[in-house]
Amino acid sequence: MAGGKTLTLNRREVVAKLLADAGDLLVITGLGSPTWDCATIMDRDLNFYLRGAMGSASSIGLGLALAQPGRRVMVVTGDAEIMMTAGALATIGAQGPKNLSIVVLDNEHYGETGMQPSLTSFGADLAAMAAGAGFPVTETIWDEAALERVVPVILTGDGPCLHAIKVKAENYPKTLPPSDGAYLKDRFRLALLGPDSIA
Ligand SMILES: Cc1ncc(C[n+]2csc(CCOP(=O)(O)OP(=O)(O)O)c2C)c(N)n1
Repeated sequence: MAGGKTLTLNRREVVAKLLADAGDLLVITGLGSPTWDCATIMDRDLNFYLRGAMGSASSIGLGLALAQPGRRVMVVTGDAEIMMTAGALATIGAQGPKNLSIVVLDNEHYGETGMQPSLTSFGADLAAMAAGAGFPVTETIWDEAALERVVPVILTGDGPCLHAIKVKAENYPKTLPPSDGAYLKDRFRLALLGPDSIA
C-alpha cells in the first residue's frame, strides 16, 4: 500500500464497469490477471488478449490507435507489465494518440506469479511517470467515486490517458480465453476489418 493508503477497489468490478458499454471499443489486455479479468467479465471478438509478451501491451495499443484513428483503443494491463517497458510511455507521449486509453489495474503486486510486491508498492507512481512522458491526462484512482468520474474519460475523453486504478491484491476464479495466438489475432482482425483481412 503505497503511502499507507488501503487498496479497496475490486478489479473485476472495475473491469465490469469499463466493459459494460464496450460497443466497438478495441481492447488490448496485458498478460496474466488483466487478461483473465476481461475474458471472465466479457469475452468479445474485439478483445485482443496477450497471454505472453510481457511489457508489450502499451506498444500494441499505440500501434493499433495509430492504425485506427477513428476507433477508441483501451489497454487494460497490470502495473508490473507496463513497468517492464516504461520507456514506451515516452513514445506514446511523443505520438500523442487522442484515441488511446491505458488502464493499469495496479494491485502493487505481481499477482499472477505469487503476489510478490511490485515497484508501485515501494512508491513508484505510474500516473506521474505517464505525465512526465507527455500524457495530457493521467490520474491515480483510489475509490469508487473517482472511478465513476473517470470511466467516461477513459472511454471517450481525449488522450492519450493513463489511469492507474488501485485495486485489492486478490486473485479471483478465472475463465481462460483461447491460448492460440494466431486464432486470437484472426478473430480480432475479422471483427475489426472484415473477412478480407484474414484471407
Ligand atoms: C518476460 C516475462 N517475465 C516474467 C513473466 C512472468 N509473469 C507473468 S505475469 C507477470 C506480472 C504480473 O504482474 P502484473 O502485471 O502487475 O499483473 P497482476 O497479475 O499483478 O495483475 C509476470 C512477472 C512472463 N510471463 N514473461
